[in-house]
Amino acid sequence: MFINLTIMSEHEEKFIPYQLTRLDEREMLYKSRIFYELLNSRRSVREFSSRPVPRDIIENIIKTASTSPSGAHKQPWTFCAISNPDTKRKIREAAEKEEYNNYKSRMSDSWLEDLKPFKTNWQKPFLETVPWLIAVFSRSYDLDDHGNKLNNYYVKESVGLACGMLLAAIHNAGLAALTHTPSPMNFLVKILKRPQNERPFLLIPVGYPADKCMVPDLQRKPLELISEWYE
Ligand code: IYR
Repeated sequence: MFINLTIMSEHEEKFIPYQLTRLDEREMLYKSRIFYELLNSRRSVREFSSRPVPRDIIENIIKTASTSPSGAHKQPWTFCAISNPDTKRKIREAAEKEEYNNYKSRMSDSWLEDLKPFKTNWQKPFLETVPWLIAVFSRSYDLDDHGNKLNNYYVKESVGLACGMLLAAIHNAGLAALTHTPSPMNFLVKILKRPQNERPFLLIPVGYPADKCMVPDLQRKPLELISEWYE
């Protein structure tokens, strides 16, 4: 029997030319420094303004996050964008219930000690104040049209990378965010009625910082402490 091995299977991706715009080294140095300075000015924020943020901006931010690389290009993430006041209230109430138990009994003394500089507690009013919450879910597997399980790979790494890009996009748009992890986060699955294959990954309030927003005076580790060079 004749089998034509050159026929592409229906799932196989075609290759297309990739043309990256060439920069000269001066431009590279300048752009890399400007981008570093932009991201170095990002801070996690816990005091937000209630000023609305147009949905189009949040859409662009989510599209940027989804440009992230992922295991076998499975894009194993769902970004739930929530502005509905009722849903935000339910999320705040459920998060505070968990956080109350965390701060009162589940967190170790050393953990509470490590958090002192951030002046956090179980109360999370910002979950209702902010115009948008982005609840990020990882998809441990996907389902085809017949309900068969399809594998995803390196799911945590992939979703972590996408969240990094999400935070950079938020900051680039002139907005502030917090990487919030009320723990456990299963209440998000219930409140947002997520399917069985999705796990909550991060809850990210997004908005303008409050007028008199303060952040802890933290320093970032210098290059010498975060890198080793093998030239
Ligand atoms: N999830 C809690 C506690 C908390 C834990 C860490 I690690 C932080 O960097 C910050 C807070 C809370 O959000 O308060």
